[in-house]
Amino acid sequence: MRKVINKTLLTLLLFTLFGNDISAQDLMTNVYGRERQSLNGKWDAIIDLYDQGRRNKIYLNKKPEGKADFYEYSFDHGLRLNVPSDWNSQMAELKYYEGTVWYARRFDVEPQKDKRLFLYFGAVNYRCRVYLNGTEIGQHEGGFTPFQFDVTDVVKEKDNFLAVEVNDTRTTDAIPAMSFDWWNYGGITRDVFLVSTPQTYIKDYFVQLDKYKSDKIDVRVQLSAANANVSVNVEIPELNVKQSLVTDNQGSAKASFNVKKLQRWSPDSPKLYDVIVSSGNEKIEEKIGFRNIYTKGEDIYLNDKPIFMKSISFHEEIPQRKGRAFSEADAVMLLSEAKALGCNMIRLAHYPQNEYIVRLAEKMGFLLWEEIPIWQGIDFENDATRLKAGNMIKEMVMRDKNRCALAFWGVANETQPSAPRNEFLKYLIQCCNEIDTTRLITAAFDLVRFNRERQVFFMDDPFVKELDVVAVNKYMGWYHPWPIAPDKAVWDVAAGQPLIISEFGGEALYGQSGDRDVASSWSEEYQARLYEDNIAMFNNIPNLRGVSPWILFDFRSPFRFHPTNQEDWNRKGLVSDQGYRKQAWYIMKEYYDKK
Ligand code: GCB
Repeated sequence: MRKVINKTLLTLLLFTLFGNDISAQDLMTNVYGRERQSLNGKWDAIIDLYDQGRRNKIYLNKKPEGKADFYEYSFDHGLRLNVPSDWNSQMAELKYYEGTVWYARRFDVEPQKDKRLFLYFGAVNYRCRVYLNGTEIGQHEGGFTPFQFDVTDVVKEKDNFLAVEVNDTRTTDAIPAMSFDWWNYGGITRDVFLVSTPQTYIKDYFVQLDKYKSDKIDVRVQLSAANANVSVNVEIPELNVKQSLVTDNQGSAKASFNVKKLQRWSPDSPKLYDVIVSSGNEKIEEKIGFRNIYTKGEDIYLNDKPIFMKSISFHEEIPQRKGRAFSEADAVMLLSEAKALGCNMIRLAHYPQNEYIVRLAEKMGFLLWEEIPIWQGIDFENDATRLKAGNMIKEMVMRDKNRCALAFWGVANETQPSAPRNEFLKYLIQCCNEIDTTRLITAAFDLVRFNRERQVFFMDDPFVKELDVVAVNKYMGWYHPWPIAPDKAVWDVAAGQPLIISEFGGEALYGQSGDRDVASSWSEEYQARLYEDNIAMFNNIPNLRGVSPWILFDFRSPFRFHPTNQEDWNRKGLVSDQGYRKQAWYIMKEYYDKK
């Protein structure tokens, strides 16, 4: 009896702590370099506004057999939605829809002996439950990171039925929470694959240059099982590297070795090498670059030289399509415009974006800042939210830790100092460090104020000491009137550390001409003037090591109600929703060209 009670208590405790979560399994690294079958395409869909689908077990996809049978649903001959994509942009009625949509499709699998099969989702916004052949195989929460389930024992050769219940309702315990300045695009928004691996497979590897040394490569490999004495090879043919590693009794192996004549990756010369990681019959390939990034005093060093970050932000959105970006072609569109502006960095706002963007950015020579959507209004006192954020940031770091372009892990955007906030963010830093200690940790703050006595801008947030690089969002000339002439505005913020202005800007409707002194003209002239003023201020920020205007393109946001100037669009873009450059674009371009 006592035993039973204890067990019940324990289950209750676990339930309160974690909910009834069957969370996704550990991620495998580099899905794009593995054997896989795409499950992208048209999926059948059912809109489930009142959340009746689960109760009615519609994932069983039953058909009437007996005379008395009937089912009040069918996935056949109904709504069809593209995967990947958001649902909002696929049907006028779904533009503002937030709730549950069921997705389903059938698929066959090539018979594979001695293989394991994983169902992989690049991202589903925001939460989902996945059912295969009538069985729930797992759940996931978080709209911008990948997850996978081992389906080896559930999958059949023919006619598998896969159903995914997707829900994007905003809740106070979610990340992001109840409101945020971008569109809450719901759906299976990234690639879906069936990935096949050997029974024991190379689950994870890390191949990167030492943080400081220009000729030392560090390698870590992890097998899916704790098999000792397995040999794993790491090859970089162009560098004549062929290293044989042997696993320990945890199934992991580590090595560091020196390389000669390594050409380091940089924005000017984004050199990538073919890297092959293999063990037995398994062979995984990808392109990896090598560079050093660290801070010293107030400087950020890339390959031992101080660098100034000429950055820009964009959302994972194609404005002309009014929908999420998901393909390689979308990545080309977004990144080409950033290239044209003369940037060497991108702050991926405000969540991990798809791998096409990350990989192409690396190839095109952009450093990257990647963050999870800890965007205002997060419930820092909620333990479950903290654990969720921890999982999310780990999924992000797991996915992108071999991308040398990744320079910054961002742990938060615009948070207010408090003990729970500090603990929460420290936990996130710890989660990053568990997987990777080579990147710079940053966060964007918005608490910089003007001190009239000292006539300087200052900020009071002790948390900056936890960061490698401090970042500030400051909308001078838009949300904040100038307390002093822009060229007299001196900053004393985070002295001794590198500082990045991670957001600044103001709104303008493309093609609208107006008074350059009046914000409510929503004119290109006003926005251009605001850029000139901010650039004048940048000269008086002694530790400024980068700027990142907000934002490359106008983007859709329910925050923005103005009936003629906004129409559900945040108009801070340097480029309009139709792809036209505004006057401010040219000012920023000139600033970057001179830097
Ligand atoms: C901010 C936020 C960003 C918003 C922006 C704005 O500070 O970080 O997500 O979109 O301001 O336009 O107000």
